Amino acid sequence: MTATTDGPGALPPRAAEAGQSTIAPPGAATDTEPPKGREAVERATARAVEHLLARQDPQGWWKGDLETNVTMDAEDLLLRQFLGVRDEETTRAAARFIRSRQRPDGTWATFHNGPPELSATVEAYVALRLAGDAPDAAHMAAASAWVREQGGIAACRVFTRIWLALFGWWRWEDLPDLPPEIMYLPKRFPLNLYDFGQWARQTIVPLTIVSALRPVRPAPFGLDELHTDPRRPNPPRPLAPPTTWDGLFQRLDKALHLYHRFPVAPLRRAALNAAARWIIERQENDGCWGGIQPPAVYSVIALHLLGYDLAHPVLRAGLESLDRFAVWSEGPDGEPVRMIEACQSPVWDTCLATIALADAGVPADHPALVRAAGWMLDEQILRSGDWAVRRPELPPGGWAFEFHNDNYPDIDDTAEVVLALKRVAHPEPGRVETALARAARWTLGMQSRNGAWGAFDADNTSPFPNRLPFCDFGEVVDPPSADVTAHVVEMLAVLGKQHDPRTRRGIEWLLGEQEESGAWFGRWGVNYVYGTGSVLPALVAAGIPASHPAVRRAVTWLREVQNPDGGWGEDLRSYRDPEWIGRGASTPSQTAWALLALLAAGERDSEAVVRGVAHLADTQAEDGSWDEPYFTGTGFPWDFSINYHLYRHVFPLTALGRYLHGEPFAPERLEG
Ligand code: R01
Repeated sequence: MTATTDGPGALPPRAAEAGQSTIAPPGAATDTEPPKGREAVERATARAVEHLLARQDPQGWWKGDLETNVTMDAEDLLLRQFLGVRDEETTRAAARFIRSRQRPDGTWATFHNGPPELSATVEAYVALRLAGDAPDAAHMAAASAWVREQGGIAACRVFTRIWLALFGWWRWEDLPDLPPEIMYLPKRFPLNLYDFGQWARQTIVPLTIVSALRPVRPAPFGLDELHTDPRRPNPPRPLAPPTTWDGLFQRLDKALHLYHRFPVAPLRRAALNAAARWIIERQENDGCWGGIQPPAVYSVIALHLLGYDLAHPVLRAGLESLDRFAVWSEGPDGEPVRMIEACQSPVWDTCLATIALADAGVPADHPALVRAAGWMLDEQILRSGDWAVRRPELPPGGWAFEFHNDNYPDIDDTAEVVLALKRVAHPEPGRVETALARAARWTLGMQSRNGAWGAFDADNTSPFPNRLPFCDFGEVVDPPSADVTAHVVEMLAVLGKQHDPRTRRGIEWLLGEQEESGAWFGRWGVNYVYGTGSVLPALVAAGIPASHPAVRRAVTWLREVQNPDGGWGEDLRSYRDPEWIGRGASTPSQTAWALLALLAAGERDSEAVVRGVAHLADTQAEDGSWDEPYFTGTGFPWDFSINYHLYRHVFPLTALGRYLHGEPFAPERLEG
């Protein structure tokens, strides 16, 4: 990985440093705001409501595009090439998208304005070569020159080198091993499958099949231009001392390579079959796996290698599900452009949109909200899933993030769906009550030992998976986080359980997680602004007074990091470089998160809030929404970032609505 501060743009000044604290807020109000300011905010809110209502699907859900990076598009093309099903139309449309994301220096980043990223650049380059771009074309030569400067293919992440190995561009022996026998590790044993977060688990199981079989389907061209020295594509790397964790795991990997050459044949065969069964049992009704793209890609390859042909119902459905991750649009010259989503976010978008509309003053019995609630009620998952491995006695009752993911409901979606359902007057209150009771029971049952909540599992905190040489990318465990825990605490408070000892443990954990600065880390959103924007509303809803020192420290931090333009922004570099914490160009969603925290803390009439609200009103687009090129969502801190295309809209609307109408869950409102 390259230095983290070398992307375009230097550190922006903080508001305090820019001397903006002396500038009067728009409308120059102190005690009472001028009616003109309020009118402008009301107009902006009304326009945003209209915009959001117009985007609801007739079935009741909302869904914005979920934009990540070009490795999705490159891997999709490589998959089609590997299976022999790549067609020209798809290839051309995907290549147009990949080219549209290349920067003038020839590189690709994994988020808007981010630093160049080696693995993404290699994958994008290879995909464009599949599409027929010549290696000596200017845009290609610039990319390959940069790749060589960075150490070439040898310096890429494991996933990238696996993709290249499938085509003979890299040697399988020069990759870390992960054998299918991992299927047999008992559930209490270190490195067993259920020690991995669900996204990694579903990706790893098919990859154990692929890396046991080591297939090579020779490519139509070579990639010598991506090596620093094509005669020595894999320069030796130094071993860490055996007394360190890294050294220990490197030696474990050597042992696994030895085992690969002399496996116990019946055990290997049985393990491959067990892995295939595990995969097939988890295929969703629509043919995908866990609602996310990577497991579907690797599962299709793995099953195909085990002899399933592409017409087999499992593979046919799998391939069809992959087509549904594609978003087609029109390029500047009217040509079709195809982007691959890592997953789809309808449940998450729908609960956030429902909350936003309710905050904006849309009546609780409005048909749009009733339709949304009806759709969400139908989506509740009433069967068991992988979460039951750690909680075998717990009855189901959660929601997943996607359309099709019954095996992996998550605690974040469950909490926010409950918060949304509480805002709607649904014509069948009994049905709602049953759903809420199930959700509360499931969520409470998923509390981790430390009193907090992870996204998909309880107590998914093993230190070992991230140590495997195989796992050099992203997060592979799912420990409790402040943002998810905050959403749960807010949900429990709204359900009247603010005094439940389990809620109190969650609150205590949150208070202990506050950083010196006064902020909370954001695991699933960028970054401390998201964490703090999640925690303060939850603490206040649970009865922590706005005068509590933890709340005051957070308010002070938010004031300090407000931008001169009245907004808030925090760059993804904050995950790598403390200099960037709380700093970055203002964005609508991050401005809204800061405002939600300040409003919860009783700062409605403060200069910071007035200026933040004015920033949102001033930057609204003609169509009632906002522009947000910056990525403010987190898949894995730093390694995998998400631009949720609805965030720019739902969070500003919630903030404006709460500014106008007050806090939905102020303690005095909750007593009723
Ligand atoms: C991926 C990958 O593509 C991917 C896609 C989606 C997620 C995780 C959690 C949630 C739910 C939604 C989506 N909430 C907790 C989020 C709320 C804001 C994760 C990963 C990439 C690489 C690998 C995701 Br390896 C595996 C999967």
